[in-house]
Amino acid sequence: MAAVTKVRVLEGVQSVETPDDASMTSHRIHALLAATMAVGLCGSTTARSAVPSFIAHTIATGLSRGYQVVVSDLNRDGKPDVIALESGSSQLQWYENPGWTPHVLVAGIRAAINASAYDVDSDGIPEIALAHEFANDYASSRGIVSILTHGADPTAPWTAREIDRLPTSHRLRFVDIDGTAKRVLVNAPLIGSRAMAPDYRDHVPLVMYRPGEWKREAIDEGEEGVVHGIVAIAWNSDRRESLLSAGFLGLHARRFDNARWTRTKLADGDPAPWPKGGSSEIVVGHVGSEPFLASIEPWHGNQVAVYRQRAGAWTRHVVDESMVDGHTISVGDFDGDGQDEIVAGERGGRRSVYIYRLTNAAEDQWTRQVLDDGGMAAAGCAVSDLDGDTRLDIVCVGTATANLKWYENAVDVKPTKTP
Ligand SMILES: [Ca+2]
Ligand SMILES: [Ca+2]
Ligand SMILES: [Ca+2]
Ligand SMILES: [Ca+2]
Repeated sequence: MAAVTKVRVLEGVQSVETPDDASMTSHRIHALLAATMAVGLCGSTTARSAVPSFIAHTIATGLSRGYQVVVSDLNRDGKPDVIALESGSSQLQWYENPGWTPHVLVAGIRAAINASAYDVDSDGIPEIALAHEFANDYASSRGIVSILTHGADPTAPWTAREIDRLPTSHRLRFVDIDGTAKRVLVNAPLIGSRAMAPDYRDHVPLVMYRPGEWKREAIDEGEEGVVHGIVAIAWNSDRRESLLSAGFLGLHARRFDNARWTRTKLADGDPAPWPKGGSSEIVVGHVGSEPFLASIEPWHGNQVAVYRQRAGAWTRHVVDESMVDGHTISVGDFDGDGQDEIVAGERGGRRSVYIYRLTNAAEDQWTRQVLDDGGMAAAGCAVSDLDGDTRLDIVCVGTATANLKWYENAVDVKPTKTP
């Protein structure tokens, strides 16, 4: 008999039951749809004082295929700035906090897909790794990786130096793999050389570069199909950052130890058969000291899944399955209660961004709140205290909505920690 996944919607909005895979039988799903929980974007009063409220500010409009935001202080004034990567633009631009004046980092590029910022030479201004000339199709993607370096004036265009060409280079992250705080650049291409849509059957290389030499080194080819998300996290009292990945094979963690990489499976992700299963995005949050995983599943998928450790295993719990082309997930403790909220955005459907809050820890019950109702087809969001008031804010870039906005955290509670 097919298992039934119960989606219980509180506050009288609606009730849904959908058939699901047998592996879901043990999971009770509570999806609290937006309507009654929605909070206005103008810091309006809410029925529940603990629900964070946010004030939306538009930074830029008319973007061309907005894809990713990176928060980093690019002019050494202590205020975090925002890089808004547009895949359809020939320029990479950043926006200077607090007035959000745009500046060009580099021009003459094509099909940019990802950036990561890290101060390689410790001069107080980061170097920026950029993946461009991207395409989903291996043969037509040059997959260029470049390093951008500032000159005397960081508001003037930076110098770009190409360091590699690896087709479908897609996710770049600077990662502290050995606990020395000297980060290496990890590059996760989307697919392998023999992968073809729609199955994408092939192994996927994962590589890294040590700053200075910038020579490609293999990490492993353990992934298969499509790898869409990676994140670096120091957890479990480990000074070394682990590298977590989300792809057709689900969620994996990698750790660099004694000059070797070890790869550990965390979870399968969506159990649907290939190529409809697995995971698309991965982030790590905390409930007190307990880490949890949050994911969008499957690739560009409809589900927000939370994994908590139960009896030594990461137990999957779908908290929302109404996303359309879910493309970004991040976490932050916006109300300062010691529990991270989840921020997830969709490029399609309602073109909205949602916040999920753990409202019943014992039942693992998450409540959904609308952060942006139809005005942000979010391809990428980042969490950072942009205005320096110690409360974590959110910045997102939209693809179909062609915009860049930041959401000022206007909740009364002062957070007790920052991630
Ligand atoms: Ca700055
Ligand atoms: Ca630097
Ligand atoms: Ca919280
Ligand atoms: Ca703030």
